[in-house]
Amino acid sequence: MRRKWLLAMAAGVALALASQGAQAAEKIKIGFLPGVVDPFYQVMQVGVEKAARDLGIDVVTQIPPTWGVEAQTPLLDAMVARGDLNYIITAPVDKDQMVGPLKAAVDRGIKIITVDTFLGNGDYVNGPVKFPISYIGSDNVEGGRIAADGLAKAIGGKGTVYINSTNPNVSSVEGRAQGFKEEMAKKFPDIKVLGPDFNLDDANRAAQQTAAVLQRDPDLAGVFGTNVFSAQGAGTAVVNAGLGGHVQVVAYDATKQAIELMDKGVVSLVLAQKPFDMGYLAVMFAQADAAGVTSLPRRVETGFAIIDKENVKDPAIARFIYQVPGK
Ligand code: T6T
Repeated sequence: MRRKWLLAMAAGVALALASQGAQAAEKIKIGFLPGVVDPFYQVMQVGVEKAARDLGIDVVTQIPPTWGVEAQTPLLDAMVARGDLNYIITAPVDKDQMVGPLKAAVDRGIKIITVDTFLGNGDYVNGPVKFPISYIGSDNVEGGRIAADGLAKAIGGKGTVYINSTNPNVSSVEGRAQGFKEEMAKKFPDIKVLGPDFNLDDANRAAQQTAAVLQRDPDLAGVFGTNVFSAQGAGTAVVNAGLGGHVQVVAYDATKQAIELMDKGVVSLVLAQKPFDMGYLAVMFAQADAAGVTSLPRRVETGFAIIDKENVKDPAIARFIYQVPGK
């Protein structure tokens, strides 16, 4: 009798251990590798860390200090070399040049989710690059169209406007400039578009470039800054030239500084992306994939909040202004 009981207990413990084993096998570890240190990705990191806490997942974060393949690739390679990551959530800084390094990660058994920016043409079902599980981010071409409509309205439908952007071959800002130009060409024949100039994600360079355009073209009516640093530099140049309110700025990315410039009448429209959602959802997707979910969407559009003077105090809108921890 006693032997039977002992045997039954041993079987029970073995079962418990086996199920613990199954749980341990499902526990994943994620690498988070955004584009650069900036308020947009800092908020995305908040989303990643919140989801990781909620789901009990370990995340290793590496943030490149500057924008570029040379800065992002060694961090990626180091993440792969650790050998303990199952997923990497990343914003590729070049839609073509990061394909090889990320494919090398896949070959080592790591699954990739891209956030904010995409590889190839972003169509992971039919496009040239198919290996990422999903692409979670804004519809940047649509964002460019919204920026064009906003700037056209702010300048009364005519005049010359200028695009200041970061780097070529970056899916996000490239899409924004494309949408902006297409919308202007389609709807506003009396608006001439200059640029983009590329500031290499440096606000000082963006300010110098915008100042040079303001000098060359004293009738400039508006500027579209395609991201945090472009808009920041454009705004600074307009303020320094004493042209706040005369030259309208549309800012992609809802930093506190962009909102302050809107309060001063320099910026007329701010497009807030949803970086928290991008980070949170990406971690959830990794967990779901690891659990065997096979119907995850390959593309998730996270949408915008469009902020202007009229709605900026509305809490339902103001919550999308990028809140960087500790700032
Ligand atoms: O605008 C964001 C991001 O969407 C873009 O890909 C790169 O620049 C930012 O990070 C803002 O600085």
